[in-house]
Amino acid sequence: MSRTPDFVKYAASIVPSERQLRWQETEFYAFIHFGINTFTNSEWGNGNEDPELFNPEKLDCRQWAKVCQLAGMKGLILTCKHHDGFCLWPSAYTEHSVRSSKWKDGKGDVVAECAKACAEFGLKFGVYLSPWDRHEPTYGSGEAYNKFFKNQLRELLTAYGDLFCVWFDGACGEGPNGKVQEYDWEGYYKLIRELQPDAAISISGPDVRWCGNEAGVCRKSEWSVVPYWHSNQELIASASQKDVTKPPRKINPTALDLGSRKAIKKCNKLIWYPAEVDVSIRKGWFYHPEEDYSVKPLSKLMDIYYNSVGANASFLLNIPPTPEGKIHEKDLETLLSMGAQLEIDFNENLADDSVMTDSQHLDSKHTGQAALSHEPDTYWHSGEDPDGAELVLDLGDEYDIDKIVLGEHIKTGQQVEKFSLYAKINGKWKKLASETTIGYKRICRFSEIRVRYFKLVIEKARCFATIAKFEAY
Ligand code: FUL
Repeated sequence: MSRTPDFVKYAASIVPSERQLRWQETEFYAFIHFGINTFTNSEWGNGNEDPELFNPEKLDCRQWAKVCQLAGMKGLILTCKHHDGFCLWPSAYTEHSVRSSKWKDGKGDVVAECAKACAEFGLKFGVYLSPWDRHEPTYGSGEAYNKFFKNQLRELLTAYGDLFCVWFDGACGEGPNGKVQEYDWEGYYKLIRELQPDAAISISGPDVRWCGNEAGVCRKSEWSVVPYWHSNQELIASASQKDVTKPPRKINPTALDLGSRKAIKKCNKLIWYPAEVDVSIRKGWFYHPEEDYSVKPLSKLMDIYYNSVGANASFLLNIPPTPEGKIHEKDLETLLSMGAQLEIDFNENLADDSVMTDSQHLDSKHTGQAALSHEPDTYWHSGEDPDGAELVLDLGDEYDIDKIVLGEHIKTGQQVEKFSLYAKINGKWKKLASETTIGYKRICRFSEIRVRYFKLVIEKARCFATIAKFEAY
């Protein structure tokens, strides 16, 4: 029996907040980049755009929400204000908004229409509000701008129902007068906690970590327990996009390992900070007609899905509506086929009504069988000395299978560091996968096999191991 080092015990004791758990369950959700840039065919506006230009004559937020729902998404985050400062809602604190536009004679509110459509189609709703504001004259002045920003934030936090997420990016450039603003992050967070306590504050925030690139890849071992300094604002800002033409495409190689024993050993403060993969369905974040024929194909999106949702991260997929105010048919086609593909891929969990035995368990409530339950708090628990613990799944008959979905009971922490998955073929155990982390979800994919028995071996875990999800497709 090896003694678990104290720093490993500490890491194993870090658990998610209730709001982080709810966020994690959202798994796959949409980013909608829509605003004045949609009408100027640009990615970053400079703040001098004429609000009159904003006129989405056929705006159809119901179409957005419906398409997202059919694509298999569970939420939607709208860019209520991007770096150009133009507000998609009639903010009382600036004239630079839909109120000064042609659209609906200045009487429209895109945020309201979008929130309503999300509610209708069962999607959670979230807001993106850029702290960097290239229009607002008080930007760069310190307190005055922070007050202005909090006022706008308050409008969004109070008028549009429950929010599942407030998304802040790390971009912090110069304002209209050449000054850079010092953001009152703590003040912004306090306001969000007060008015929307269930909303996760993402990226430049304490609840959700940016995976580190905009290319749709996360780490092979994505830990949700990482050193505290990864939530440091300056660090996030320095890794963020600095120039409109140069989005951060790759994970910084020095940041490939955030959570292994080696990475956390010397750190005296750890936090639960799970990863989100954000990527656009097109090259740009906003709509550009010249990109109509370079919408990412289904195969690419499915790969990103499996490498994010299937690797302990969430998947935030950006879809940019056209100046008409609708999702373009090219994006629509891919999104609908993605929804259909996900339905096919996860059509029937063949592990339902099966038998799961274990080599060890904590007590009679936490046996292998409990891993098959759909109750979130019914799970297998190895008890002490988890290394080498095994679970064997008997499907009762042979089935054609090419995916096993695993999940830890993350409410009790992220524990598994290394595992292998086997299938019994002609009486012998054949290794199908060997990975490190599981976390909230790990999807193991392999070539289809006809099989009745699977075996999961926990090769290494921190203080104990849990499995709350074990599905076969
Ligand atoms: C970045 C922004 O600069 C991009 O325009 C986009 O909104 C992306 C999601 O975040 O920081």
